[in-house]
Amino acid sequence: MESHFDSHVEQHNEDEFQKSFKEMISTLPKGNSWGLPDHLYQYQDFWFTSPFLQGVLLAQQQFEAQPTDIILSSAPRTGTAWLKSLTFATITRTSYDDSTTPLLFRMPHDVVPFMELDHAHFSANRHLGIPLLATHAPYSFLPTSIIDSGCKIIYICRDPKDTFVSMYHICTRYAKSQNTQPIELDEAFELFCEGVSWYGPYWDHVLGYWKASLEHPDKFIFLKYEEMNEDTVLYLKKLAEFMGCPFSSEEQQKGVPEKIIKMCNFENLSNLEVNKSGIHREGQGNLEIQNKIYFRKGKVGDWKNYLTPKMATQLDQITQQKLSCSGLSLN
Ligand code: PAP
Repeated sequence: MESHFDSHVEQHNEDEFQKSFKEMISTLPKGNSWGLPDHLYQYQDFWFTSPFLQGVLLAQQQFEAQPTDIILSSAPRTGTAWLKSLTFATITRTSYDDSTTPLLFRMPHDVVPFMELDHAHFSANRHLGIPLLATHAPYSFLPTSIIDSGCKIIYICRDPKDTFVSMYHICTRYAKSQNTQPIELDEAFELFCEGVSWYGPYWDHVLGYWKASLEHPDKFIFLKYEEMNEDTVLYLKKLAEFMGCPFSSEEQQKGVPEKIIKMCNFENLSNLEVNKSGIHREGQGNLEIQNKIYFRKGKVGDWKNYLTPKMATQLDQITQQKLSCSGLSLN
């Protein structure tokens, strides 16, 4: 148990960290934050908001991974909340069913915490002993304890066109909720193509995890939103096996995987009261956001409703160029 002295030391170290972080961040290149408060900051080739960069760097110093931890990694807007809900419901299926699961009254981001925002500190408590922890950090930014402990990593990515459209919408919805001027689609598109987006360049984020997954195939599952959408049962079974809790044949006969998928599907989750009217990170300044803003359409190919053919071709060309020789395709 943590003593008063430990927490005092912890506070002192944190104050020191904050002081040097503030000095450091003032020296970094700044980028347009898509109409949101503050800037994006470029650090070691990736773009971050200040609280996320601070959290990632603090986690590098302080986060102590356990070998049993399962890390859910993703760039923003690629299916994190869906992955969180599916893995959480699968891992906890002997404790809860679809009428008792915490997912009914807490949004997915509140059920599986983010390393960089919730667990960077010494004293972080792990929720209910559940080994799941999420991060948006690029692979090269993961604390060494995650790699050294041999934690399993589940990465999800998505067609850059849908990722961009989803990112554009969360920014405009957030700006509107704050009564500030939302960014124009064209401007956001240029920034995304240049790599100036949360944890971007998007392609570099994906490639970092892709290469690591090829090097350590036993420690990784590399998922695509579109494939998950196409055959969710297949991928949920793979996930359960990977996490060390495969569905028994009796469970499969009873349709347990299908029930979990139904509970976690977009329609169901987005219509829950908590996800319609709840607030995420209430009282945490710029991090506070209405839960409903996270849920938009949950569809594959919605980019067709927003991007001109020229924009789509431009994005596809960047993707092909960036991923050439990697063996990975994203569109
Ligand atoms: P985050 O980085 O803000 O947490 P993330 O959860 O990774 O976002 O991705 C959000 C996308 O997943 C949104 O896509 P859209 O804008 O194209 O609609 C969101 O709607 C979608 N999404 C959220 N929950 C689900 C779900 N249960 N099933 C499928 N898609 C979902």
